Amino acid sequence: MSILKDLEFRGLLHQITDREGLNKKLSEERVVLYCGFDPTADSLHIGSLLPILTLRRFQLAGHVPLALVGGGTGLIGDPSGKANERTLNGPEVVEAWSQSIKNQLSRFLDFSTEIENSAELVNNYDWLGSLNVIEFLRDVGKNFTVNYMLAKDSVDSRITKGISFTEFSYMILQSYDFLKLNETKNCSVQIGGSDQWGNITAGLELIGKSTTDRRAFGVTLPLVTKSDGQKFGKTEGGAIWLDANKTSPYQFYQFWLGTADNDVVRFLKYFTFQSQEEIERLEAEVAAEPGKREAQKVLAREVTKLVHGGEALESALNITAALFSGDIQSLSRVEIEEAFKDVPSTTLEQDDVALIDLLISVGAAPSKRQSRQDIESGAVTVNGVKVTDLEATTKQLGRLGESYLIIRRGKKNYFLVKFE
Ligand code: 383
Repeated sequence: MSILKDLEFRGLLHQITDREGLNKKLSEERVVLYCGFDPTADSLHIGSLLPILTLRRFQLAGHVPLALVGGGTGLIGDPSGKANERTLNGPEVVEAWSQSIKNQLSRFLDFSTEIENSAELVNNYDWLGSLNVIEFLRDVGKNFTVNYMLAKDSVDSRITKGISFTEFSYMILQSYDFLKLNETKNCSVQIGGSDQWGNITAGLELIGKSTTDRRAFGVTLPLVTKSDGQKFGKTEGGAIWLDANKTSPYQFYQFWLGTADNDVVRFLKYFTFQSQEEIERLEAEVAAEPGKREAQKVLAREVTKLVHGGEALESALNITAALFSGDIQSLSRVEIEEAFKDVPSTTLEQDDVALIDLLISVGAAPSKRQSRQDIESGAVTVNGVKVTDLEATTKQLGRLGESYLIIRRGKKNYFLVKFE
């Protein structure tokens, strides 16, 4: 199947300039394409995953992906899709963030020099950082009318509120990147989210006005939406990050596992490399036996493996199974810390606290009476074992992962006790 056909099946083609022409080019030659990522945080989040995986799809189809880190543009701030002016980050911060983002991007593409379509990482600070203001205004700025720039959605939507000259100029910088990559690396396609359409087409304008007679194309991907109308990728705990230290692989796995039946097939198409047949089989499963959540399991497994690797996936599956069955004794120390990251926790210094009192201090029971009743009725387990002894103390109950005691009240309420 041609790459554009595959992207179409996956619902990944939002807007595209000259589809026929691009299709022809892609079928005739190895095409260089790029997508840019501005370092606006120390990690990418799942909002960037769709373009990253699309770059990978192009590479798997034999084309050459360039991942651009916006070390220069990150100092300016893209107004696209943003209701308010951004606060500027300092150069040291942006540079450090550029480095982390570079490391993250490198996990998704193949950089081995043995292959002919090896991926490449570029940083636009390398050419924007040394740009001379006179040259810039004469050689680049002269190709844009303010009228054209004002008509762009990213600017137009900010007119009443006001937009700085800095952010207003952003599209010219991104356009200049496209031209540079077109001239120096024969890059003829830029992809991005739907918010990037204005910047991408501005770049095409600039390339069109330059002396070269090369043709270039733009492709945007759809905005990822959820059927319940809530914003994709945001949870109560904030964004879902690609950095394992910000969102653990277990939390990441759980995020995808929680996908609604109405969204899961679309997300399988967007975020996995499962074949059309496999996705259709899973679609039939969702219709026939939604309770099994097979499609969600495949989605969560595949995306977690892509982002965090096989070992982290195994660990996430381990934690998930242990919490489901209540058999938490098999968990390693690291897995315990990961599994119970978000549950209420208490640190104890002494080691002979009565369970009855402990239930109150961790917040598992509101009173001694309730505490006693919970223990007697068998509602309390400690480290995966039911405890009905009203006299039990922490000394007798033992430890998990050397210094933890995990209390469960009822089916799902976990509390973590850590010993100093
Ligand atoms: C900078 C220089 C270029 C080309 C692109 C850029 C970055 C671009 C931008 N992109 C977003 C970002 O960095 O701001 N101006 O946070 C997001 N992207 C991708 C995708 C997306 C966009 O990184 O829609 C989501 O992830 O395009 O919002 O020469």
